[in-house]
Amino acid sequence: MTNTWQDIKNANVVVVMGGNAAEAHPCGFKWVIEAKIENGAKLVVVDPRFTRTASVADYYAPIRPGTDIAFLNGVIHYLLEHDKIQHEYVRSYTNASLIVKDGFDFQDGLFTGYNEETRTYDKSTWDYDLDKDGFARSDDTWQDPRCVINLLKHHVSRYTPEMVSRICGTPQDKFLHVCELIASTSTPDRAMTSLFALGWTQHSVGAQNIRNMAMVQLLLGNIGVAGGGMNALRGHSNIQGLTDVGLLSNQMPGYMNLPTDKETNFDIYMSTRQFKPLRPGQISYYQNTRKLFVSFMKAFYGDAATQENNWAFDWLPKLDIPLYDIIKAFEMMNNDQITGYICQGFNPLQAFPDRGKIRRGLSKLKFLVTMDPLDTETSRFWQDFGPQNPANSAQIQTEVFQLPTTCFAEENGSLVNSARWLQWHWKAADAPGVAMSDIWIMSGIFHRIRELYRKEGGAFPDPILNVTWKYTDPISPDPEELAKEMNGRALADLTDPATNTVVTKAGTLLDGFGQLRDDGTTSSGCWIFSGCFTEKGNQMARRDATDPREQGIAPNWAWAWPANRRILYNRASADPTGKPWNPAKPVISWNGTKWVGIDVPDYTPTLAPSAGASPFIMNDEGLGRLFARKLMAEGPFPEHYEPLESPVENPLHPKVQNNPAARVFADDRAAFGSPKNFPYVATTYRLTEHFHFWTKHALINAILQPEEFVEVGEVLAKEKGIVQGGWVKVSSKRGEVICKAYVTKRIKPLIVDGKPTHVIGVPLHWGFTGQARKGYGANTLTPSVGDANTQTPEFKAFLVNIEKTSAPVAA
Ligand SMILES: Nc1nc2c(c(=O)[nH]1)N[C@H]1C(S)=C(S)[C@@H](COP(=O)(O)OP(=O)(O)OC[C@H]3O[C@@H](n4cnc5c(=O)[nH]c(N)nc54)[C@H](O)[C@@H]3O)O[C@H]1N2
Ligand SMILES: Nc1nc2c(c(=O)[nH]1)N[C@H]1C(S)=C(S)[C@@H](COP(=O)(O)OP(=O)(O)OC[C@H]3O[C@@H](n4cnc5c(=O)[nH]c(N)nc54)[C@H](O)[C@@H]3O)O[C@H]1N2
Ligand SMILES: [Mo]
Repeated sequence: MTNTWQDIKNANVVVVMGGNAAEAHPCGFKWVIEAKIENGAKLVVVDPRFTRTASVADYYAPIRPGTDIAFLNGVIHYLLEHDKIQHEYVRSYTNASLIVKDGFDFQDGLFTGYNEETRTYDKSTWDYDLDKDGFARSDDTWQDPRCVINLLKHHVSRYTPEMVSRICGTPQDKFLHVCELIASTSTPDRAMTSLFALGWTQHSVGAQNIRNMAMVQLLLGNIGVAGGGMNALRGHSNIQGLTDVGLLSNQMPGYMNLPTDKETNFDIYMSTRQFKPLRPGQISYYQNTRKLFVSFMKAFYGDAATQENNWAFDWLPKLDIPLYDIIKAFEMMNNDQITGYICQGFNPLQAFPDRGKIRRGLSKLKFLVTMDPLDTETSRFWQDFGPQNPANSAQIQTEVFQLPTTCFAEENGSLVNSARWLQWHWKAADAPGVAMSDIWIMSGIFHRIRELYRKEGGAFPDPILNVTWKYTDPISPDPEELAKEMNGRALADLTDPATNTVVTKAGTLLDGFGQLRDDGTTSSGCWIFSGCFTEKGNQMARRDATDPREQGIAPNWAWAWPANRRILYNRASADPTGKPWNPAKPVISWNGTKWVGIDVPDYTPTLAPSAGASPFIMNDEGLGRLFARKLMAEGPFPEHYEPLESPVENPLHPKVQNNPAARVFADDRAAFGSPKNFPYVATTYRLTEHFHFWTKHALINAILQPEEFVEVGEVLAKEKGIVQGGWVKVSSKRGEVICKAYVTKRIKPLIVDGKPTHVIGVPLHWGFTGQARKGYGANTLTPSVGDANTQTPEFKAFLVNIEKTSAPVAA
């Protein structure tokens, strides 16, 4: 989230599109109700199904799964046509005026630079026209046809209300009413918040869905302000923490990227990361990258990371491909390229697409280790559970080790919530049986591997042998000690270069990442967490709810990264002179000498507005990006591409049907179905009564939602003779699920490209372990396709068929 849960109450319009917050985030959803009651906010829901969120909305519009870009580009078209943008914000704070390089173009569904063989783009033309000093040229009068705003206008001109309706199936009047509600927040005194989750991310165009709404929010002046922002409602209680500490194959803590195999030395690695400002007088925060990186390496390798060995740069793994995501890992297993798998807190047999392919991959492993408090489907993948898991046990040689772990309630630690708050929690009970903490298990594996390297040498022992491990209890490091390591400390006396006096003594815990240095005198295991555990104590354990302006900012409740800032980009909540756009809900303002307000400024605290630096200091141009320079895999503007399995030809450019850069492996193409055999669109989702695949182990949840079902609209049910509670067979090119039908008014057919299109809803929670009745799970049906930027699977839009069937014998 750019903002916080509490801040939602400040919104005038709440758009829930790409998620179902009332069902999946029922506690946080109270702030939406607060916005409605206390602030007269209008709640707008755009979802293929009339959801629990829709049931309390002021306005609901249906949409075909996988078509949000057509909708949102249509919104941008509407805002520009009706002149409903916040002009001063757009001119001062976005890249609308910057001029794009000659050579950049978009033709018939492709941007300049596409290579069909590699399915990637050469992005060299996706850039600004730079002058001789390396600054981006601009035209504040917006006359130049190549300035971003004009290219954007041209790009979205195809997304007329007729075209939106033809692609999305949303009736034109409903689309236009949503546009009006959104446009009502283009004035400085009104804000809209965007709440989204997997309805947007789980698509082959997932990242562009989110960018598209971020562009809408920039045009409306809704980023950085109270009640505004892009608010990703995250999943597991600590999934925000997972990405923060870099648990993705291409990342290090604090969103630093691992080097690639082309970055053969430290200088090359640094040269592409310390972004030079693209406009005169601009601040570009990533010029500090060296300090963040060196401090991280000091936390990791301690005394072994020195100036002489480039802070141990050579010991970092170098990526030979963009990343080893999970879809890729299972592809490699299927191709005998991965033979061992450690599966910690993860149940891929239920959670990842094309379950048949997942099972085949696991069957090829030599060994599988699961670390989990529960007995999961993944650890039982080899066992024959009938049609729900038709494994041929005798043929499977994989050796499986189940290591039972504790869970969060059985240990101290911190969880990072969607609002980036690190909240400390305390152990509530001892773990049952022989369960051990994840830290104890991983620490044990580490010590044993290091011992093997010590004894036997091996190909490249240095990266393992040199890791620092100075914990009081090296067998089971204490969570507080680990938190302090993340926070960072001074490794030597730190002096102020101006006065040459010692300002921070060696050994002191740092107050924040502003103190980090690039000469090896500081350490921090995760720079964005620096400040969470200081000499004043554990900031994450704070529980003071005082909210000075009653505006949803309680600065002494827990601790938010970065720097305890609650609203990201909050410099943009004030106009170019430093006065709040909306004086009724100020966040920060310039008092003549410094930035003051209810939040920690997202800006240099004493830099006057007259200095002319723009608010978005994490971007090298300092501006919010309507045109994403070189960043995204499939283009600097979002474009509508059909899901890999879709019922229609792409009405905009049939020759480029799907996202040309999506993660698709050649051998999976044979597993894609066509609308001829699989005429219905399916989407998968959650129910409040279950949490993924664990709560089916708890009797009370299993009683609340005992068995697998699919949702079918009344019209289709009638057509197919399907009755309420009757048995159906849902099939895709990859497999079939036999379960009960829930016939509902909440899913209506949509007219897409002139034809009625039916959507089938598939809740995801069932499997073959636990207390609930046995089920197949939604991923028996889903295709192995990933988003072009994040590789998140396309769980939300694929093709199926449905037929009524008789009760299975064993049911
Ligand atoms: N009770 C409960 N709560 C949970 C979880 C749980 O398992 N149980 N899981 C947690 C996790 S890990 C996560 S990531 C979050 C997920 O939170 P959500 O994303 O809110 O959860 P989903 O149920 O996947 O909801 C997706 C919604 O998107 C809609 N949708 C599908 N396709 C499209 C589309 O193309 N466009 C649009 N606009 N909408 C679409 C679906 O109809 C559905 O209503 O929930 C978290 N909260
Ligand atoms: N079709 C379809 N598939 C989906 C989705 C969808 O919307 N549609 N959603 C996707 C999403 S967003 C997610 S997040 C995934 C979820 O997929 P998973 O994360 O694989 O699902 P969970 O059941 O949450 O599994 C987590 C496991 O962690 C264990 N666990 C809990 N606490 C601890 C602990 O402290 N330590 C250890 N070691 N283990 C612990 C639990 O017992 C559980 O078995 O599913 C994805 N799959
Ligand atoms: Mo999730």
